[in-house]
Amino acid sequence: MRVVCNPSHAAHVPPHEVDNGTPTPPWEVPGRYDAIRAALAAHGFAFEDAPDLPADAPARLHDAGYLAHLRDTSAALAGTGGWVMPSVFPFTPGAARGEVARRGAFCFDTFTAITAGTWAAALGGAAAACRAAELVAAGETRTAYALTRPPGHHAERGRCGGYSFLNNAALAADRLRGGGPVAVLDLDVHHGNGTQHLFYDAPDVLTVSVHGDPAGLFPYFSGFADETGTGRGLGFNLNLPLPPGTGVDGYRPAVAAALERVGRFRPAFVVVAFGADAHEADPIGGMRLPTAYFAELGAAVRALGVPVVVTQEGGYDLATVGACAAAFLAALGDVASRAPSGAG
Ligand code: SP5
Ligand code: ZN
Repeated sequence: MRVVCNPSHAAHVPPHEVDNGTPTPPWEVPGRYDAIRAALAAHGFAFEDAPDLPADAPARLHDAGYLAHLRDTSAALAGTGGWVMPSVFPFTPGAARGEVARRGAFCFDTFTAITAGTWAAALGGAAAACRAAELVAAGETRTAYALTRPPGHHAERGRCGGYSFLNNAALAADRLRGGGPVAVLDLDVHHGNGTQHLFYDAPDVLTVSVHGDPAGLFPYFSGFADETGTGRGLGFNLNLPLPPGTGVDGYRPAVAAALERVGRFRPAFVVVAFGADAHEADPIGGMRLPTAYFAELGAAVRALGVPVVVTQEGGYDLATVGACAAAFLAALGDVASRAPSGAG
């Protein structure tokens, strides 16, 4: 198990969210990264930093205009302590001329502020995901984890949202697809709408997601069971929504169905978009999974017998997010039985 970190994450400090018009403290905070890293260190994992990603690398999946918006907005905020959060969402994004409308054309919610450090942090997260994919693609390891903060699975081709700016899991999958079909398994409690959107017409990247029913949980507009893909990608997207309050008894059959679909696809690689926000202590997930179940999830993914890249998505209870990630990764990579070098 290789663990690739993003030290630039600390530059991204969201000021607040706006929930139904009311500013509330942010959930997606730098302390999440520190908590996960500390828990992994206590489990004996070794860390490495990702080499820089060229600023144009995300352009394989993201629109150039969107990337320029993130870059230029961050640059304009340097030294100001300010942020950019949309209030207006133009239904015809092409009609957005002024700055206020453009903010909303490049974002789909009021939870995802751009700050001076956002671009550097998002690029660093993407770099960690791409490095993890590179290591697995090259056969240097069969399991790699990217400690990606900010998360990525809600980011679409041209819109941020859900605390996500660059779709780290999708960039990893895109890097791996040259070596054969790739399955993305999304275990975050929120539907990975961005990943689904980016590969919706692609038959060589299967997207499978187990998550809270979007009728009542973010992202609300995506993640329903009848979204199955389009064109040549028809049949290569599977959503398994679960009711609020689901615990182990409800997760087990859904995860089994997800893994059955992944196995039948015969992927050369699997990307897991991992979240700890289905944990019973998570402040926004609404599910009831105990920490021990995350080890069961890791073992179940391991049983696929396919090389795996993991990206970190959500998980907002600072007291348990690290333990969940460590339990999942230890079961996936069997780190305890490996040599102290951390190789393998
Ligand atoms: C990566 C990820 O997990 N993104 C999730 C974004 C969810 N944002 C929803 C914000 C609404 C929070 N309001 C919760 C109130 C419950 N006390
Ligand atoms: Zn989430």
